[in-house]
Amino acid sequence: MAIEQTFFMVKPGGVARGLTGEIIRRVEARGLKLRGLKLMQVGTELAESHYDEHRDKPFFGELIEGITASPVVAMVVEGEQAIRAIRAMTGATNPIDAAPGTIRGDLALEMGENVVHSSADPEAAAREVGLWFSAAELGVAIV
Ligand code: IDP
Ligand code: MG
Repeated sequence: MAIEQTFFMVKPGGVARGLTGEIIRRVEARGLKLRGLKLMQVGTELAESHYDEHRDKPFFGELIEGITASPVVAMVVEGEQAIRAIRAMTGATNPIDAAPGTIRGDLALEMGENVVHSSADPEAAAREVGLWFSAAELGVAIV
């Protein structure tokens, strides 16, 4: 057993389309637990820090504009190998290539509107959980 925490987010497009419930339903149905959950408007500073690895990419400006456009639903998800589990449920970055059954494969069509973000690996998960949530916000797991 390896219980992990990962950062997971419904991006502005997913929230605006009313997909938050469907996405959280999938997470809970898989057997993963919500450890942190909040609806929030993301500022430029947090957005740039979150996507720091993409700072030099041509789509960086568009990425920051997109994530700050309207509220997101940010989560910490906990469970057995939660990082890999949520990443697999997320599907490929380009929704056209995302397998049916994945969130992107079922709910998205365009790269810039790919509905969710999930931490890529343990290092990213630790960094992103700490960036988005304070210790006080992660008090008690829902069991
Ligand atoms: P991921 O979300 O699957 O981890 P990353 O490569 O980390 O994918 O890219 C972060 C986000 O940046 C993607 O989810 C997508 O919204 C956006 N993105 C990635 N590559 C491109 C691109 O080539 N054009 C436009 N947007 C992109
Ligand atoms: Mg990524």
